[in-house]
Amino acid sequence: MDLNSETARRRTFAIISHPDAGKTTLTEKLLLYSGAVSRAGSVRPKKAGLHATSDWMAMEQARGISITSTALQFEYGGCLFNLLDTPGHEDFSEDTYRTLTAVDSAVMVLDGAKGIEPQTRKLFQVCCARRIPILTFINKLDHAARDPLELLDEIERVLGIRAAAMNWPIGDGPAFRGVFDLVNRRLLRYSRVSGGRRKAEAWETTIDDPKFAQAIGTDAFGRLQDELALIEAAGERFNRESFLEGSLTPVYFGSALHNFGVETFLQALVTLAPPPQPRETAQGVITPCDAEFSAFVFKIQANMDPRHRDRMAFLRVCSGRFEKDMSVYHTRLGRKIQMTRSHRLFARDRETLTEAFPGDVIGVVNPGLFVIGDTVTAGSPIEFPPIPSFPPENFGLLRNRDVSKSKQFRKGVRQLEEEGVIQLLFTPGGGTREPILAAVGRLQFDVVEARLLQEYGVTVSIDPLSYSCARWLEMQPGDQDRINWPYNGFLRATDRRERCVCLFESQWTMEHFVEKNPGVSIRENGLRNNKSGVSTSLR
Ligand SMILES: Nc1nc2c(ncn2[C@@H]2O[C@H](COP(=O)(O)OP(=O)(O)OP(=O)(O)O)[C@@H](O)[C@H]2O)c(=O)[nH]1
Ligand SMILES: [Mg+2]
Repeated sequence: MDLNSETARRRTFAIISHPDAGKTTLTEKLLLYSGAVSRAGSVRPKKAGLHATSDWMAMEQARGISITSTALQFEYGGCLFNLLDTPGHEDFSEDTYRTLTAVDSAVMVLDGAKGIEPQTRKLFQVCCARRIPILTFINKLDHAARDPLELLDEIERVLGIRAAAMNWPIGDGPAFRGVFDLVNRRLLRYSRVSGGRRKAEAWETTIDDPKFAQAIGTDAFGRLQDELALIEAAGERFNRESFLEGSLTPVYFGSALHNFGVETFLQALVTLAPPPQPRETAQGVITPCDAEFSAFVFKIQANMDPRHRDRMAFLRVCSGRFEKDMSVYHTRLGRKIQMTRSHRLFARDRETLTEAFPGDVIGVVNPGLFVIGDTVTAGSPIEFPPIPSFPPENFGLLRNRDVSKSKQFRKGVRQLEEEGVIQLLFTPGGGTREPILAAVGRLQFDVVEARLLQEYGVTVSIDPLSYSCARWLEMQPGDQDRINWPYNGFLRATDRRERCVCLFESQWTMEHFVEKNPGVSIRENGLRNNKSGVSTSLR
């Protein structure tokens, strides 16, 4: 297959938002309309119902929230999509931020009743900083929603981006009739499908058709005409260049649950979402159609498939053609490795992959070869910008409750650490038997506890500790004696690489410590990811 044409038809995007706006539901419906699944599962299935494909983890299904990002590849309209569904909860945002390094565009989902919520704003800022073009889907129009003009205004005011409506909702809540496609000037009226598991029947007509007014009712028709006159006179118009540079977002209204507006949104992704873009590296810009293959690891996930119980590294292909078993240079290890056991991913499902192109997310079963941020290339060594990592703010003492399982315990915590779910710290008293868990968000403790039990058969308890921040010290020989250690509210530990880590009970104690030790190099994070050891904090 031809590198140029295969690259041109790739669309790699993430779905982002505040928790519960409907990312996973929209993901499921995009899969339904693309034909990748024949019946849509839901986030909160009724008894024995189908689960949403991208929430495959037991804890996600039990709680009805997304905990980890998921990669799904599917075809539609001649394009090959790599969709990454991300978790919205702040406690899992490190995973979401890493995922954003792997995409060329993002879909921002808003709840029509709530508008811009705090986590959406933060994620939007990350997209802006990375210049990722954003398409907006305003969801849940089947419930009472805010005035569409007010929602557009809020996007512009709060996010500082121009918002161009591409379709217009007709009513909301029980009176929601469908959407008016502003680009092709047609009404798309939908009928509800029970549970939204199957495609909704769309009924299409133009605004001059007398049946149009009949279909939506004269009141709704009158209101629509007024609103259309208003947005045509004063509304923002879509402009491709502004969208691609990130200063304008095309806005679509709909209801993912009831399949309203999903198909037009999928078509919009075909025409608007950009193909793989050039990427900066420490060695200069590389373009996707460069003949030499390059990729980087943005995620590691263990035990996706209970039959395999292995670790999968997620690589984003940035340039060139990938071929199974090819020999590549691993920049961090400084040697060649062979890319065996490569897979195409569809949430937890996988199939052997023999070839991949820029934009693709490939899963490589990782026998300890990869850490997040690693780069591989078929040509000379390159390094992509570091993957963001946050300083941990939650700490807890991890105890194995079943001494006969100490081997599984060690393996489990080590693998979860490799995924970046948590970091482990060790004290002289606790050692590796009772390590300290350090996490960005408190919910990660629940994830560790549940996953150690489900995936490794180990029962653990986690006792929260009162520390609220940590700093890594870069010690030179002799520094130890020169350091002014605090008297209390403080704990010294080491990380996996035996570097000194200080835990502080308060920001104040930490700042005081930093002030008192001006000569000591202090970092916010333990940097697992890159050779140069640069840590980025985006929080
Ligand atoms: N009424 C209505 N409910 C919806 C719609 N879309 C999603 N929901 C519901 O909203 C809840 C959250 O949906 P999810 O798709 O899990 O939201 P999410 O954004 O993936 O949430 P996190 O991944 O946990 O951040 C679920 O109960 C969905 O059924 C919609 O269009 N209308
Ligand atoms: Mg979700």
